[in-house]
Amino acid sequence: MKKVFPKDFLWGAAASAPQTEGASTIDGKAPTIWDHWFETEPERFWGEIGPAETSRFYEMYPEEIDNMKKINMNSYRTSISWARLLPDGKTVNPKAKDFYNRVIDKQLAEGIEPLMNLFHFDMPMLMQEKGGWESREVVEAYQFYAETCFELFGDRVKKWFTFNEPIVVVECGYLYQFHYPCVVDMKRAVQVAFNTALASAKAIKSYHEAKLDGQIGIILNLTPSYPRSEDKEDVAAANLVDLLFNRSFLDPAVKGTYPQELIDFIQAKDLMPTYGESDLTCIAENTIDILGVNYYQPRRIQKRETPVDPNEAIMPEHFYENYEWPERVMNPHRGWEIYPKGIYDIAVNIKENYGNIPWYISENGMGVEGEEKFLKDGMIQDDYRIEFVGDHLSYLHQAIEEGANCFGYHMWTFADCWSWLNTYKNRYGYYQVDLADKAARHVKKSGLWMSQVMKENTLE
Ligand code: BGP
Repeated sequence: MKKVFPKDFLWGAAASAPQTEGASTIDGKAPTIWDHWFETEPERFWGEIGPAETSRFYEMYPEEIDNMKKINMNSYRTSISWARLLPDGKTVNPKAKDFYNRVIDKQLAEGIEPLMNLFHFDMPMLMQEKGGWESREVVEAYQFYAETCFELFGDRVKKWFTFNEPIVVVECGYLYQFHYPCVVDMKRAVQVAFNTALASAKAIKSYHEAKLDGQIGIILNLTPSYPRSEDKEDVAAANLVDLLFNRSFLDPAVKGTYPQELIDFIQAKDLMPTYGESDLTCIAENTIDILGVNYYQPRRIQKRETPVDPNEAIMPEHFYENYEWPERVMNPHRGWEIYPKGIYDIAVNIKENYGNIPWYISENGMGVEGEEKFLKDGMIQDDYRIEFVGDHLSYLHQAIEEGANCFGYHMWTFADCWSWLNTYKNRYGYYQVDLADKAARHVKKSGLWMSQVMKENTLE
């Protein structure tokens, strides 16, 4: 049956400045934590390509945007690099201003709406040295950066996002050692989470005060957390995971308040962050207009069964365990669960508990390691990705039919891009990037298939 999507639905793909631009040492850009880490500890990374190169969007953007148009995208979500735009934290780098102007203007000329995010894990090293998200000075510096972006580009960019997946910065940077600064400390992690939510609210305040003709929001990776059973303790464990990893940002962003159960938990564990009353007012008064949802996989949770060593420093997983749902379908090429219904459950949650705020899928996608093996007749035959996107779109369509206020779908990603510790291990794009051939692009089967869906606004 044909599934027609709403009029003016945004069809696109998502990426970020640090994962696509490259050119990280030229034209005045200052280093980020990723540049620093790749230089000082390259052994942590898969492969030899670092953030200085990536897929060369900085130089290839005109061709790249032409390719977007070829597959009928009408929107593209990426980010601005703080370290490129304000290398010393204060002064606009004219070359960066010029670059983003050219990208935005080219997108608009091709009918591709720019959805612009301000922070995608790419803390400038200068700001990290001041304490990163633990520091109030950095919160203020970020607000200045946001204001600068609104002033320079706010006449043409109508959809802004303050952060991509802020909980990932908390988890990977301050609990699990996947991102610099590699801290393992739950109290510091809570402070980082609070300061990020505050920084987001401050940027939203500045945006609304500037009275620009557009909307602003935040991008969150929502992970529906399903309990193993109806057993009270399994349900409580899954609820706690939902509180810690979803509602810790979703509630302040949409409702302007933190869930009382989360405050109780944080207080009971002596993890309260430092804050002032005016911070809470700022969060309460500056909620989002629109929400970006990144969805890859759910969490399957059960009560904690293995005892915790009392001498061990507190960590979230002391209060729950992940379990392997016997019916789960795994992506054999990346190791993540594939559960398309999760997108529907997220939509229902937003409708029932978050006032049906306008939202869109800002990322959803399927990573594949060693994707070259699917190359045949000059094209990656990624039927698995077609199935993946089709199944997710089916559930999304059903949710929209039932009243979900979803205005777009963006796959991760447009052209295979660089990724954090994995660099180019997992490929995600509608376009294949051939690194051996100056990052040449070749459309994949999924890109061609999707070009029809986007053109017709219909899933067949
Ligand atoms: C999201 C991030 C993206 C991207 C994606 C795929 O969490 O917002 O930046 O990297 O995940 O993940 P990975 O590249 O680790 O496979």
